[in-house]
Amino acid sequence: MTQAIAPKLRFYSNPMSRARMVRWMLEECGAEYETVELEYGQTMKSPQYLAINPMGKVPALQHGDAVITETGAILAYLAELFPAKHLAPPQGSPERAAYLRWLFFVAGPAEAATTAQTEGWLANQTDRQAMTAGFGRFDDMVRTLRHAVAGKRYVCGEHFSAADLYLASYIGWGMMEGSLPALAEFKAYTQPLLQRAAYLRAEELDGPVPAAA
Ligand SMILES: N[C@@H](CCC(=O)N[C@@H](CS)C(=O)NCC(=O)O)C(=O)O
Repeated sequence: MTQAIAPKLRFYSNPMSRARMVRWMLEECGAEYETVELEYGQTMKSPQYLAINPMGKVPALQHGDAVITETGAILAYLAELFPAKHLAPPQGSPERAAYLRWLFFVAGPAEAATTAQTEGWLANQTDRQAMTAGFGRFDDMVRTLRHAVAGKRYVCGEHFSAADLYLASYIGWGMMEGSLPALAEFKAYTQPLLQRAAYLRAEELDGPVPAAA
């Protein structure tokens, strides 16, 4: 009988991007993977890569015939691919509810609010716009995040999960580039997570983030 060969993981990345979060997750999983580094505006927009991700953005992950884009989705996919690492709480549990909630919160309202704020699109935000936008008001989004992590080691019970990885990456990056306030609660939550062995390995592989100009 022939043994089925597990499909390989191919990771499309640029080290100056959200792909750093996926690298950290791959390292948490102890995954074997091949990295394809793409250049902004060049190989990232090539017909070959647009066939993988028509958005022409990184990160993306290929696993056999499966293609996964969107950082949160990739993190969730990997958590399920490596169940022995316990990076996703059990289905149907309250911890799973928190896990899904915060994964989706970062991918949706948090990301969008940060971009809108940084780009100056919120300067004259009206009540109607705040009501319509999925992120509401920037300050409400930050208050919600603060509430999520205040006094917590992990956001889903007693175990580190992909939701912590996503939150810590997003908050840590946001504080570093100034798109999020450096709140004491944010620092207390992210500091220990950003010392994990897998995070440090990923940082070593991706190299330092250049200081802002
Ligand atoms: N929604 C996507 C966003 C991906 C994204 O915007 N990636 C940026 C780098 S962080 C990118 O590839 N930009 C290149 C471009 O748009 O040309 C995710 O969460 O992964």
